[in-house]
Parts: sequence; C-alpha cells; structure tokens
Amino acid sequence: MSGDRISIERLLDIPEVQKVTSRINQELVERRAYCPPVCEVLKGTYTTLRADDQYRFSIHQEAQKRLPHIIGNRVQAIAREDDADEALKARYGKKRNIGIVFSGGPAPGGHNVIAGLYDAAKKANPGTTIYGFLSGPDGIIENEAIEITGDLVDEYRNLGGFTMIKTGRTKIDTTEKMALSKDTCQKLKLDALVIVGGDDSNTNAAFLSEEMIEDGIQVIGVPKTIDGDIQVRDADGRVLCAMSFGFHTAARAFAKEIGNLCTDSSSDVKYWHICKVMGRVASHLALEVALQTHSNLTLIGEDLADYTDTNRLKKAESEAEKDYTAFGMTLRKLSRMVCNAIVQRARAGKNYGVIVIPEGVLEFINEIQVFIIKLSTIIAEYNRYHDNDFHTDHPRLHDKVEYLRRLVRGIRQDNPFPIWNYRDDELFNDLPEFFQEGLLTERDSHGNFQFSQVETDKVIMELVRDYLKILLEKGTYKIGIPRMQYQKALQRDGLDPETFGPILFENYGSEDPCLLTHSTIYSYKTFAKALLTAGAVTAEAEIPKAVAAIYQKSVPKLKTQLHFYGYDGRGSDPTRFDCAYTYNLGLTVFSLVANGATGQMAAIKNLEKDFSDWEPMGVPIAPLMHLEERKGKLNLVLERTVVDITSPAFLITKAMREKWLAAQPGPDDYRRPGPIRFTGKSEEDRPITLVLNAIGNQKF
Ligand code: FBP
Repeated sequence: MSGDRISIERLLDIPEVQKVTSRINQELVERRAYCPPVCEVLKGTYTTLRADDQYRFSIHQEAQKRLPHIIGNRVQAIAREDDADEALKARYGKKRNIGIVFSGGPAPGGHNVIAGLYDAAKKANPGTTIYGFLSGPDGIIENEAIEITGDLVDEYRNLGGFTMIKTGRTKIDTTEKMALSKDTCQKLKLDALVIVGGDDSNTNAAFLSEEMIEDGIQVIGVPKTIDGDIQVRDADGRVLCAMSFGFHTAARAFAKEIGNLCTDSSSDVKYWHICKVMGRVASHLALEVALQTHSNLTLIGEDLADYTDTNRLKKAESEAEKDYTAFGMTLRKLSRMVCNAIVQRARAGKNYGVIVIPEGVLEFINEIQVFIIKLSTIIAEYNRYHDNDFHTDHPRLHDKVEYLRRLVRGIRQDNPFPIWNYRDDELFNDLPEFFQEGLLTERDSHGNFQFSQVETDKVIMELVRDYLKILLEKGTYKIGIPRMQYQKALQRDGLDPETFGPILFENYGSEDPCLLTHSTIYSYKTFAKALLTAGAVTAEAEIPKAVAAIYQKSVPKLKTQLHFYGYDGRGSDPTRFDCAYTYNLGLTVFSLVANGATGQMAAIKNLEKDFSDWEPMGVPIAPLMHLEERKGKLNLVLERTVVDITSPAFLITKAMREKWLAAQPGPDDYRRPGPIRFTGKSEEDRPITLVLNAIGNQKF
C-alpha cells in the first residue's frame, strides 16, 4: 500500500543500512591496515646485540644480592646484520615457544607489541608459537593461555586496549606463585616470556628472569604505562628510555576533552571545570595536558612538594627564628593557590576557567602522605596476621575508623612512637567522611595506594569554597565589570555613570578596563549603605535598577563541574607515535630473545627525536631497582620517575603560567589540540614534553 513504511526485514537487508550498523567502520579498517614504520636496524632479517658500556648505573646492594645472575647485564645496542653467519642464522631460525602477558592497567599500543613480536618471530621461523597469557599474571600462575594466530593479530593491529588477551594486576610475589609460574613456563616449553607492564611488572620480570635462568627461559620486559613514569636514565643522567608507551595517547585523549572544556567554558562563561587526570603518583600526564591545552591552572604534584612559603620564612628570619612549617605543601596552602587563580580571573571579569589536578597530587601534600603511609602500613600489618583481610573484616567506614580508635586506646606507656597516635586520630576525624573512605580504600595487589579511587578534586574544591567565602566577606573576591558595560548600562537608564562610578568602584579614576567594587562593598546591605552615605540615593528611594544590576554582576557565584579523565583515555586507540613505538618494541623484544638476552627491558632510545633517529635497545632491569615502601615494608622495585622540576618542559610550563591563567580582560590563551587524528597530516608526531626536553637539553 502506498505510504506504508518499508518493513524492518527489508530495511535490514539494505547494504547501506548494513554498512552503517556494522561494527567495522572506516576508522577500524584503516587502523587495521596501517603498517607502522620500522626502525632501520630492524628492517633486515637478522640483528645482533652489542654491549654498550658507555652507560653506568649505581647498583643497589639489595639488587646485587637478590638478582646475582642478571645484575651484571649491560645495555645492549641492536645492530642490523645483513651478513649473518651460520650460527646466527641457526639461532634466529630456531623454532621457539614464546609467551606474552599484559600486566597492570591497559595502555594504548599493547596490541602492537604483540603484532611486532608475532611478525618478527614468524618471519624468523613460521613454526614458532606465540602464547598469550589470559587476564594478566594470573594467566601465567594458572596456566591459562591461548595461541596467538595471525588472524587474531590482524584483528587488533593499531587498536587500543588489551582486549585480545586482557590484563590483571596480580603480583607474582610469593614462592608459591613463583613456582606455579615456572611450572607453567616449563609445561608450555617456553623459550621466552615477555612481560608488558609498569614498574611493578618489570620488577616481576626481573625476579622471574633470575628464577628461570637455570631452565634457559628468557624473560624480557616492555615499558608500559599511561602514567609515563617508566623513564630510564643512567647514573650520568643519559636518557635510555624517555617515556613508557601509552602515555602519548592517554595525554592526547585527555587533552582533547579538556581542550573542548576550555572552549565551552569560554563560551558560556559560567563554569569552572575541575579536571582530575590519571597518573597514580607522577604528574607527567597533567604536565602534558597543560602543554596541550593551556588550561588556566595546572597543579604539578612534584612542584607543590618543593613549595616554600617565602613570606613565612622571611618573617621567621627577621625574628631570628626558623619556621619549618614554611617548607612543603599542605592542603590549606594548596586550596589558597587555587583560590588565588579563581579570584584573579574573577577580578578580570572572568568567572570561568579550567583547572587540571593530577590524580596523585595528594602524594605530594605532607600531611596526607603521612596518612597514606601510616594507613598502608596498618592495613598491611593487619593482613599479615589475620585470616581475613582488613577490608573484609571492616566492611564499613565506621568499622575501619573504630579499628583505628582501638589502636589509639591500646597505646602502651612503653611504646613511645606508636604508628597511629592521638594526634593522627584527631586530624583524621576532622576530615570529611568521603575523604576518610578514600584514604582507607583497599590497596592494590602491589600495596600501592589507589589514587584513582579518591575524590581529590572534591577534597580540594571544598576547601576552596570555604576560603572563597572568607575572601568574599573580606571584599577581595569579586567580578570585575568592564568599564564600557557599566557606562552603557547606566546611560541606557538615563543615569550619569560619573555620579555612581566613584561610589561603587575603587579603581574608577584609573585606566583599568575592569571596574572593581570597593572592598567595603561585600553584601547588598553594604552596597546600599555606600550609596546612601554618599548621598547618591535617599533612604526612601529605590536604588536605580541599572545600578543594582551592576552590583549583582559584581558578586561572584562559583559554579563548578567536576570531571575525571582516566579510564576513557586509557582505552583510546593509539596515536601514530604509540603505534610506531609499540610495534618497534615488539620487534625489539624478538631481537633480544633471538640473541639470547634475559632480564632486559626492550626500549627505544631517542624517542624525543625524529623517527629516523630512534634506536632500539635492551636495557638491563636489575641495575634500575631500588628499595621502596610497599605494603608497609621495603621492597626491591624498579624506580619510578616523577616530573623533574628542573626539566625544560616543566620550566617552560612554569614560565607560561601567568599567560595561561589569563587573568586580565581579553581573550584566553587556550590551545585546541583536537581529537587524535590517525590519518592526514595534522597530528603531532610525539609528546610536547619530549620535544621541549630535547630542545632544552641541547648543549650549546
Ligand atoms: P599501570 O601503572 O598499571 O599502567 O596503571 C596506571 C593507572 O592507569 C593509573 O593511572 C591509575 O591510578 C591506575 O592505573 C588505576 O588502576 P585501576 O585500573 O586498578 O583502577
């Protein structure tokens, strides 16, 4: 019948409908088909390793003691070998079984590590088998693995996530887990195990390598984490690995969203967007986001830790005293810093903006760091001596707080330094409940504090609100009124701006483009009183509407929107930088395996330079290890790198602070990074942090 709609069955048969509803979109097709560029030394059929002794490491005694077989490993430069002898050909062409596992949080590019390893291994010997352990290290412990086929690899080329074999956070940290892992590797007759992970996972790689060396099973690590805190330098500060993979993509993904917020907030000019960004401890991601977006204020944890209150220090010095409270950051001081940015912009007529807060900022706030360490130790101690863990036995916040109180009650006279004392208890009880809950949150399997579970932004913004109220009453927090706007508004109602101007504004006689009401005007009552005292209105007469409206405009109302950027960026499809980086890491892994290395981490030197300068290499893991507190005990782990506040990237960001705060009338300085672009020419080719450090570290 004419006018009847086409049936759903026929609709579903139409190719155009099938095309637009298919999960295979054009972006996916192009990503899968893309072949990342290959480093020159990895283009041939064979490679060899050459120990590069120009690099030195200061080796920790504990690493020397516990990793005797791999502590002597050296940096291995990879060289292309076009003239392979029979021995090298045989070594390369050996049929192998290689296992690979993802460990820790997902990071864009992981699938390309597998693709690179697969391509290189199959090229050397098509009979080689690559096993993927499922769901992280649990897959090794429980022998849950799949054979990775060419079809599977092709399905995930250049795609984000760790979807192909999943990931997990289990740590292989007991003799039992170690024995089970070894057993799995033996059962699968593995020649090599590849661990793609962060600091803790590469620590695992070192211990597994030591453990399995006598079985001839090689273990190779791969530097993964969006946090960007696996960066390797030798004892002389020479960079071997400038950045872990996944960092660039996550930073670009966060920057795209935050850049959009800058555009939105400077359009409807009514919100402050408070953006917490991932990065468990180090603020590398926040720094890159600042460089990408020019957000108005970006907190960098490492910079805050270095804070010195110079006024306090000077005052104490003038009284020939020492004030140790002048050093380091407190939550109070931090909230003052944020308030200052908001107040300055408000006075320039900008009651909006964007603030970036790194998720791990609390780690750099003295009083909070002390709580985190004390509570982690208490929880770890509890777990060590009880059948159930602390959180199972104390499910509600009330139970946990009560347990802490019992610790205080149980303090004995002969215990001069109890871990949880009366002062701790008092301070802790002053914190809002959601924050107490956050600090008591379950630690991850490595004993790390889970910063992503704490509403850091909320904690800071509550303090900010409280202090802004005080500043409002002091008459310093107010919105600047553009001079022209004031004059026009009064003239429209037939009023003389010159009559009211000096009564209302402290800077009326100046050239300032933004007018600020007198500090004595901090409420409607004080505003009305000012007009009355000056004789501009009488007690009986109503205040002229235009004048009242101008006053209302000068009163700031802080409207905030809180955002968290973490899991979304972590799941992004990789940038071309990360695609190339990870594919070449995979090829590097095979070169290390084929050349008999173990206890090494695949790395690429010169990431900060043009692709043609990239140098694949093997970096020894054991010499990079040091002692760190985990689960209340000192453990040997791979050292994390936090933001270096003397680095060019940080110093440039610091020098730009005022410009990006843009606390004067006129346009803001926001930068539009846009979305990650896979095709076309407009995508940047490496993180801005790396570009600036490379330029700034050049010797002239
Ligand atoms: P990795 O160090 O394992 O790569 O994980 C980093 C991270 O994404 C942090 O930025 C974040 O704090 C944490 O993982 C979140 O952990 P989870 O995935 O367990 O919530």
